[in-house]
Amino acid sequence: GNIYNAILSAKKESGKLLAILLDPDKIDWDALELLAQKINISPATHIFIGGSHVSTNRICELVLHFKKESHLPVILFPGNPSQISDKADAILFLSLLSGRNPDFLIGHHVDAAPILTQTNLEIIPTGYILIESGSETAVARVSKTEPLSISDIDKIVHTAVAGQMLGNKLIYLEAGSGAKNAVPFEIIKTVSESIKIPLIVGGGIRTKQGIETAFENGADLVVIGTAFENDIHFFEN
Ligand code: 1GP
Repeated sequence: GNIYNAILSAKKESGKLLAILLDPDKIDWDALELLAQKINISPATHIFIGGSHVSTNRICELVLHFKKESHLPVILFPGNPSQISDKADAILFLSLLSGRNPDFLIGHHVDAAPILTQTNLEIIPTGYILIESGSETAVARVSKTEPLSISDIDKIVHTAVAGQMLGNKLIYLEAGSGAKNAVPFEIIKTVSESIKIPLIVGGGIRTKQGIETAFENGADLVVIGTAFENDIHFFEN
């Protein structure tokens, strides 16, 4: 439980954690060296690797590269069980609690179980909650689920609390990669005040101010994908 314990310790000390999400479908494979250099000089504390349509080989290659070229823990953020690599440090074992698609609530987990038992990956059960963000996102499309409405904060909070009661160790509020709108700060604040476990927030955050706003409202770990993919100098300016 090293990775999770470090997240818990950071939460207790109000240490703000930042993950850079690398989607093997989107990154520039010819610039992996530079990518690693930029990650190493950024404030990132974790590397997340995952995507919607990725082959296992490519995931392993990417994990191995960043295990070698960076000192940060590498955590799998898989869209499905084909994206498991035993070379990573941990895996977010995601249940899509905002939706009612059984595959994403339990089906993929059953398929992944025999694969995961063969690995030393630290498994971190995570309640994954998709929030309405102004346009359709890949995660909504692939999972065939609707995000929760931002006008129904009670439903969002009850979903997060139920996720905690089910034994999840993290709650992840997700607007979706490249989302038009990030998760509103009021929702981050209300959810963070309603749960005891660490809160991850990601999707559609494009500025440093956006990262700060998420932290100020109770996010323990913020995820940045698209903004860094589009501008490798994102953290330097
Ligand atoms: C997506 O939360 C992550 O799962 C990151 O989203 O690509 O919009 O930063 P972005």
